[in-house]
This record gives sequence, structure tokens and C-alpha cells, in this order.
Amino acid sequence: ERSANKFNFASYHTLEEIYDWMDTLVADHPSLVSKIQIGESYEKRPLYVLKFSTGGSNRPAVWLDTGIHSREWITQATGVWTANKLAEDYGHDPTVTSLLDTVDIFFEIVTNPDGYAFTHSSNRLWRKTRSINAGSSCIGVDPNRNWDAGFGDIGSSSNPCSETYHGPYAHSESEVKSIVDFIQSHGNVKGLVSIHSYSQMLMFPYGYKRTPAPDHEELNELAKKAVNDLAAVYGTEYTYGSIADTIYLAAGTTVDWAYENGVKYSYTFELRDTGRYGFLLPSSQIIPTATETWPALLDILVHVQQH
Ligand code: ING
Ligand code: ZN
Repeated sequence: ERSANKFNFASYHTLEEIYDWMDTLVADHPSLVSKIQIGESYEKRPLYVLKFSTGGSNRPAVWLDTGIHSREWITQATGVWTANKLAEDYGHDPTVTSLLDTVDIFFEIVTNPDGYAFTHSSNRLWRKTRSINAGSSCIGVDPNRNWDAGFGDIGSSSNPCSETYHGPYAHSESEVKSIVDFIQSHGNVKGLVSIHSYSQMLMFPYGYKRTPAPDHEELNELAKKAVNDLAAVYGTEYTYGSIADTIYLAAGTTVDWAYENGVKYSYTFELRDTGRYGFLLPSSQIIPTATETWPALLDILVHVQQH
């Protein structure tokens, strides 16, 4: 039996457990999965990305991230399940096999490791990074307001004590800057999916302005198909549309930066639920959440492969 199969996908795990599991996934699928380090966090933890590739040179790629907000535990757990699914299905499921024969996937599962460690040690509801703010006793920057896309504008705060503090300047957070540098130096990232919770939504740019994105119609049609395929699994209903139309105006987000920097297929999920448990989603819902999200994610991945 493969060592990765001893891991319990139906439980929430610590940072150390997830980092150890990454090594077992690589060990079990060495010709498909590798682990790269794209930087280090404010508190000097490594920022790891799982690379799924069957070869080629700088193939068209999709970036996936979970856990940029540390308290959204269903997202890191869904990330682990999904990375395992990709690895196990390659060579068995024809869709995944065809996909990974032409597209590379880069998957950062714990995108805010300092925050994640803090949710285990001290405050289960910590959202932001753990950087020290000059002139304030409040800690951290919102890593989904720190990107250079409408930076500092509506839906973000200049108050370091706010949960949506945008930070002192765009890409001030090493957790953000490491992704910016990686995507820019790669140069062939065609899709990005940034996974949050909760609210059951699938959204795309823009978030910092109400103007429809140039690709609004195509992005909207693909979102409609994805949420339909998600609902077909257990009936879970998602709303979809631009960020501005679906949730609220928010400047400095991951997906807006990606879209404005050449990543046409740029999406963000808000996973389960709609507020009954919120960030404290019971672990019994990890596998159902990951299972229903999978066909929606695959719709986006296959669309990128075909365009
Ligand atoms: N909600 C997101 C937030 O950062 C979001 C919603 C996601 C807005 C992506 C814009 C872009 O406010 C949570 N729960 O983090
Ligand atoms: Zn979030």
C-alpha cells in the first residue's frame, strides 16, 4: 500500500502533517509530482508548491492556491484531497491523463503557512499574514488585498488593525510576492484558481471595478457550466459572476492581478458552506466538499487545455 494512502483525507491537519504528506505524495508519484520552494514566509517557513508535470518545456500552466486566508480550513483540506486526486487519476482517468499530457499544474496548498500555524496554536479565526506593522500593535496584512490591481482602493482598508488591511505597498507580503515572481518568471501561466471559503460562489474579475472584464462572456459561460456540474454531485448551490457583481467590490485581489498580468482564465471559489458553520466547517464535510468541487475545477482545467 502506498504511504500517502495512510493519510486521513477526512480530517483537518497541522502544517507539519501537510508538509510531511507532500513528501509522501512526491515519493509515491515521482514521475508526475515534484515539490518546489518558491520563497519563504514572513516567519521564515518554506513556501512549497507541488508541480504536476509529465515533461515538455515550460508547457502552458495552471496555478492553484488554497489557504491564502489561514482560517479557511476547508480550502487547505480540499487542496490536499485534490492534489491526491490528480496524482491518483493520471494514467487511469482519460480526462486527467489527457490534461496532464499537455498542461502543467502548480499547486500551493498552504499559501499562508504562518497564519495556518497560528490558527492551530493561538487563534482559530486568524485570516491575515503574521507580519509586524510599523507604528501599530496590530499584526498582519490581508493577502487578498495586497496585489497590484487597484491596490489600496475600495473594499480594502488602510488600517493595520482591519481584517482587510491592504499593507504598506503592493506585494509587501513575501507570501504574495513569491507568487508574483513565480508566475512572471514562468511566463506561460494560462489559468489561475484561488480557493477561499465560505459562501458557495464561483467568481472572476473584476473585483476592484464594476467594468465588465473584456472576456466576461466567456468567463461567465464557463462559470455557469462549472457550478452546474458541481451542483449535479450533491445539489449544492453556488452563485457565480464577477466578484463585483457577486460578492462586493474588493481591490488588490489575486485574481484581478492575474487577469491583468496575462492569465485569462482567472477564477476564485468560495467553498462551503453559506454560514451555518462558516469557517468552522465540520471535518465530515471535507470529502463531500472536495468531491463536488472536483468536476467544477476540472471544467476550468480542461477549458484552459483547449484554449
Ligand atoms: N472572502 C473573499 C475576500 O477576500 C473574495 C472574497 C475572494 C473577494 C476573491 C475578492 C476576490 O473578501 C473570503 N471569505 O475570504
Ligand atoms: Zn478568503
